[in-house]
Amino acid sequence: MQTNTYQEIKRQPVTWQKTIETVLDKRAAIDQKFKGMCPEEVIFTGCGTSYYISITAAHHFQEMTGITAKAVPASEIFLTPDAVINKNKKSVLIGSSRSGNTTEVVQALEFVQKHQLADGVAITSNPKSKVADITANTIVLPHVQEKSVVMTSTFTNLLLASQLIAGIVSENDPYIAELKQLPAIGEQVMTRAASSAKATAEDTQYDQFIFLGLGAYLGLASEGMLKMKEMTQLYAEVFNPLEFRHGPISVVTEKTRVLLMSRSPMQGLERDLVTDLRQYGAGVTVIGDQLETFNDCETFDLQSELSDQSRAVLYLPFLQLLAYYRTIHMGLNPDKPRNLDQVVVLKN
Ligand code: F1P
Repeated sequence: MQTNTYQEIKRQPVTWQKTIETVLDKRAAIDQKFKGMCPEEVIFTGCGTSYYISITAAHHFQEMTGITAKAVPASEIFLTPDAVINKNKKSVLIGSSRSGNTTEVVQALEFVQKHQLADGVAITSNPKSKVADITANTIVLPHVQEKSVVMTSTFTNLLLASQLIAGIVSENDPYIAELKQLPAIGEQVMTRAASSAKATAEDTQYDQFIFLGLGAYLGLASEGMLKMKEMTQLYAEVFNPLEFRHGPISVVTEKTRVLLMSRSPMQGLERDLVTDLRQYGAGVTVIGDQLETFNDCETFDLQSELSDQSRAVLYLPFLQLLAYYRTIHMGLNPDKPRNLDQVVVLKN
């Protein structure tokens, strides 16, 4: 268990505490900056894991602040700007990046500043990064720096930082109070997730994984899919759970395991989907809160009693450990995924 990936997964609740302190220490400055920028639209951007952070962050940001927000892959900011940035609106571009050196994120932030299309903000774990040089508005989380190629603790910490920003901008103290509970709840979730995810991972009847999440939770499901693909190279896909019914469900066989990120308001629809998936032969694991009414499938109950918006990062330990334990079971090295480096730097 001495791999960097394992250590970085396990240490997450401790790093969340530091992230909360780091961001809330800057509360007054963040509040003032956002009031100064006065955005009509906030665009979250990144690549890979950092793009998936952006999907979850954008949904929560709009829900919390009422300001229009969306997620866009960093490449689209400078390759198809007219399609993703409204020149008639005051925009803020928030770029997430572990390395802070990914070419598309750097170019996206440079592009909007050069063409005065948006104010730029960067969230990164690397204090000596290009994004920190480009924008004066950088939130650095140096305690999250990772050795593994595979991003794990960076996903949850950068997401948590963006949620705290949403809480600050909306002056929503009850939301911030819920986020502050995450480190303590996260320790318990991490302990319980280990045995549960290991058992699911080692069930080799299943070698196709489908991750389902709606809205903000599509970002979480996407990250589950990416961890499985990067570490094991097995078939893994992601869908909105109701969209999954509209065609993709045809791929389900008795070799498919479906991981469903449960959201409180749609548990009735989720239960019906589980029934159908089981009928088609799939194994199903539902992850969420208050899952007592799910029968005929596996459940991982977070037992957080937090709102859907606050508990997002708690889904990650199970998803990360699922990919991790399957990788170990396959005799692969989770620290060194095939064909992948820590940062993608494009030549042109
Ligand atoms: C993002 C990223 C990762 C991916 C790989 C290459 O990097 O695409 O999501 O797993 O490590 O880099 P970053 O911009 O967050 O540093």
